[in-house]
Amino acid sequence: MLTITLSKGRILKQTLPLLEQAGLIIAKKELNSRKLILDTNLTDVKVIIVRSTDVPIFVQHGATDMGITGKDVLLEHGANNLFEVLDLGIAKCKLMVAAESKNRLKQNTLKVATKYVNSTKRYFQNKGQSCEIIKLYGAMELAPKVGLAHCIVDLVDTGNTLKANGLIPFEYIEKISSRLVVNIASFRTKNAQIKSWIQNIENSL
Ligand code: PRT
Ligand code: MG
Repeated sequence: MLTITLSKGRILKQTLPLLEQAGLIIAKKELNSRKLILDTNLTDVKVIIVRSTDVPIFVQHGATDMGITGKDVLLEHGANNLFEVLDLGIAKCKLMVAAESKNRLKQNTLKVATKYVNSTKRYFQNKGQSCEIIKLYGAMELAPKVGLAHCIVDLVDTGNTLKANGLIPFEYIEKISSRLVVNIASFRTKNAQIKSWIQNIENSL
């Protein structure tokens, strides 16, 4: 048996066609059911679908053998006990620093609102910029408006969300896309099966 954890939401939408191409099909009926462990067209492959931030947890602890999640999630969570084996090139965006104006970034201690606490700390530490991080779980764009922070660190795709909120992306931190990850122990014990899936998925990119 091989088990795979997928991310819900926008990553899932782009993952399903990719997996189909690689020979793994999850029927609509399964996707729409309330079941937590989904059957596939293959009797020896099962799938679970969870929030993208939970994917590394399932894979790291060996609850499933493989997973698909965003690089942003992996950077934030750390990659203990898992291998990042493939860049799927889907759900692409950039992690960026955005503010109302460049001047707002000129602070002795920069107040930054973000849900990416670790990536943000690492970035400003490397720049030698002292910062205070305000952890939010959403609506980061609000923070500069209401004086909660000088800037935000968030994912940017088209830039429309920033623009609609009077923010400009000034600094680029990281290129983000979704990655295939594998539990380290599974990689050893199910090596042939996992390698052939990596190959199948890579061929369908
Ligand atoms: O609740 P949470 O947002 O954590 O998860 P979710 O279940 O809502 O997942 P979802 O569907 O939002 O997917 C999150 C994952 O998709 C991220 O971890 C990234 O790996 C990936 N991804 C790719 C993105 C974006 N692009 C993206 N643009 N996740 C979020 N956004 C948001 C961004 O935070 C901002 O609010 O979209 C807005 C910016 O988009 P533009 O096009 O206006 O620039
Ligand atoms: Mg979201």
